[in-house]
Amino acid sequence: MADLKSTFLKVYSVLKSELLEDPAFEWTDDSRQWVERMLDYNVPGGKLNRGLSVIDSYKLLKEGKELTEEEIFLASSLGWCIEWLQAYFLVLDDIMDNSHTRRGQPCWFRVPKVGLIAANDGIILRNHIPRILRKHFRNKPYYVDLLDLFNEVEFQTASGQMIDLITTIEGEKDLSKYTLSLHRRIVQYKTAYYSFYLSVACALLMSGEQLDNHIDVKNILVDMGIYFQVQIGTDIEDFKCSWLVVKALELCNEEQKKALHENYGKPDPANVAKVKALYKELDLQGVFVEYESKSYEKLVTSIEVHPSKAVQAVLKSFLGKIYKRQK
Ligand code: DMA
Ligand code: MG
Ligand code: MG
Ligand code: MG
Repeated sequence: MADLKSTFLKVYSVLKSELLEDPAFEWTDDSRQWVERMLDYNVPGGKLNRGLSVIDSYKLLKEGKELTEEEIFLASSLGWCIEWLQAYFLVLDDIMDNSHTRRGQPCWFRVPKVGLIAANDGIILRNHIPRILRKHFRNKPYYVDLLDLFNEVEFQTASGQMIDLITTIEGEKDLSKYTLSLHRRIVQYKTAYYSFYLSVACALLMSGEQLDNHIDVKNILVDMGIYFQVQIGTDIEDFKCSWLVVKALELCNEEQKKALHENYGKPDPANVAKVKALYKELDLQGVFVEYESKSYEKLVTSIEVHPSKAVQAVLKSFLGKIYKRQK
């Protein structure tokens, strides 16, 4: 496992060097240094689960057959394209959310001398994906499908960001529009496609599969992604449409609803404490545990009806990673 990660990181160095020598641009020392620093700051610093999942899933689809060096390199490159996609979304998301830190360090746009250059860096990160794909996959029969996949998932993620942003417009803080189905739509589009479906879809394409034949796999992974996102965060202050608040709205009486409306989305710790106390009164922790085991059972059932044991193994490995994970 540690070995897989070090192999994966070596592929990052290769891809980075290639991008820094991209013949479509006349590089100077300054521009090369800027892009290298920007990449090192934003791309490899996360848990890399999404990227590593491409290799894991591809292995499972190969049913234990030893992967060749080339297969490992290609699966890793696709994994890195997902990490690049995420870096692109996060650099821009932190600007839009006016965030301060990301992965334990200042957000890229907060770094001295970076500022709103980060907006163009986000665009550069996004453009690196088709450049990586072109260099390493241009002659593969699934090249067009890969480009199409990344385009589709990018559009879905950007649309998820859009509905997340327009539901939290400042000055229009209106809890009454927050429902379970809105929450589902936001996490489905903003996170589930790129975090769950994309890595398996990359592995399926590499194995010569047609994605049109795997709509059920997509649906299961998107459901998993939605389930994964139902978690406790600092969403109270930010007036986020979280699972907890829509559940609270569903379960509360009139008096509790009034308290929610008065205290949700305010930065003052006293308001936040009131919302938390209300969550406790409603036993949302218990409701959550119940929800968690129900969705787990549902997912297992839908996985077990899948005709291919190899695909079942891919889906179960995903579920194993997220079920009751440490937050
Ligand atoms: C981040 O969403 C979204 C994408 C598409 C990467 P967010 O603002 O809810 O997440 P975070 O809390 O990590 O900023
Ligand atoms: Mg954010
Ligand atoms: Mg955001
Ligand atoms: Mg968040």
